[in-house]
Amino acid sequence: MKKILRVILLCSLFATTTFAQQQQQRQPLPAEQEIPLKYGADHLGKRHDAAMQKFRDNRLGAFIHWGLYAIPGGEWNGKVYNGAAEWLKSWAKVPADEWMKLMEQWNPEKFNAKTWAKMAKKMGVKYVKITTKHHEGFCLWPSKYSRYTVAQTPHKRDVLGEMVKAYNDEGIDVHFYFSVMDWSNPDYRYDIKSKEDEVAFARFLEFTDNQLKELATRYPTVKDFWFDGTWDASIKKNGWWTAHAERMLKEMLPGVTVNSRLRADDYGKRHFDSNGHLMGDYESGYERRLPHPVKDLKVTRWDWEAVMTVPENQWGYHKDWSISYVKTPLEVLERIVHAVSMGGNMVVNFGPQPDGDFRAEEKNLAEAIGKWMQRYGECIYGCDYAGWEKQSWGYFTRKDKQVYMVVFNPPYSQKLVVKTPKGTKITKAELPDGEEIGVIEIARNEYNVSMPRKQPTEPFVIRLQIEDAASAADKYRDALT
Ligand code: FHN
Repeated sequence: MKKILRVILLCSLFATTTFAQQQQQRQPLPAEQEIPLKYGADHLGKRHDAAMQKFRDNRLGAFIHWGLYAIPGGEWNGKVYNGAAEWLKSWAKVPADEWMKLMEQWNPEKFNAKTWAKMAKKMGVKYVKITTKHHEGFCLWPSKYSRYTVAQTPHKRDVLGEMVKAYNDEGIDVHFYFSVMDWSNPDYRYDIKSKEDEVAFARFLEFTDNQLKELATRYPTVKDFWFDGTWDASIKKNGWWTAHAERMLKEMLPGVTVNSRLRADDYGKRHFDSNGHLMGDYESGYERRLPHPVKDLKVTRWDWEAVMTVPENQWGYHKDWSISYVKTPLEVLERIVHAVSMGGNMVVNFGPQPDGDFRAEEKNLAEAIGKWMQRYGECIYGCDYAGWEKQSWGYFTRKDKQVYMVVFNPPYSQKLVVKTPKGTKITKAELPDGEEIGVIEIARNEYNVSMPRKQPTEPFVIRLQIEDAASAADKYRDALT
């Protein structure tokens, strides 16, 4: 019994230490304790150039996971696998050459990049992240460095090029998802344990460099590289390469942004270097979750982006969505608003069908989000963390002298409580269409904002005009306690 207790105690001690260490990792070390790093963060703090500002202002993005995995859609040899459809090769233990035979069936007859771009535009997304190559290794562009590309399929077309053009024509930025881990390449290694591994992996990194240069050259309007499949020991042992890849892309494409997930430092530390500084331009560890507002969110210290699925964990097309919970458009919308209220971007995933069309649920979702964004998008685009005390009716976002209340849970009292930071006054409250809303100051830095006259039937937005009231006379008196 005593032994069991000791084990439990040791385990919990270990868990606390790990958590404490993790927290510490997010806190930069005091300057005098920093250790010299060759491959640590290449800049400290947020980037403030125009390209980064655009990334930040966009706020709402869509993810496209499209590859050979869309063809089996989660089913192999009659068995449906519940895991993520884009990992089916791994779940069903399909050898690479057999998997790549799916290329013979790649013929998405309904694919029309212009229709996709119009759908994204209508949804109100400002950027689209496209899987140029997922873990399986199939390239959506005719890469001259691989045998496994769209060019070697019956369809033949450079679907990536068509998408880049169509999205850009609609004024939508394109970001490239790129998986470094590549199951189709015999030189890929999960770890480096021998000279032979070292040599093979060096070849692999050269191949990866070539593909990255090829993407940057063929599609120079790309605004961001979002790396994935970078968690293996082989990559952690080659932190120099991750720093090199980031630099190489930034030299080729001035302004381009790169996610933190690519990076490992001299000691194999990922995302945040051994001195606690974010590597890359924004934190990209928030997958199917949002950052914790207190623990993770020194938010305003760095940029971040979260990515989300609509079912529980399906990125690529899976033919059966009944195997997990599917979020409603309202739930998706709330996550978008929540992310922006904490100073981040949100990317909603779509997994197109093998025929090049989208499933009905995704079309409906895009439409519902789009309708809301059309009416209330001003509380999303270009907005940031407001720094006001969170209230249970919803979220605050902010742009200059305007603070937006995004109301998801109106209270029975019909009074929306707002507490302003010291020295900030609300001068006006209105709906996006200009209809004025009652607002009464009920205590120092505390207001009651009325509900709109017409009872809303969806989450709604109230725009507050604010003023720094530092110079205004203060009618309140502090309690003598
Ligand atoms: O393994 C992938 C997964 O299939 C998907 O692409 C997501 C998207 O963020 N990233 C990886 C898991 O972290």
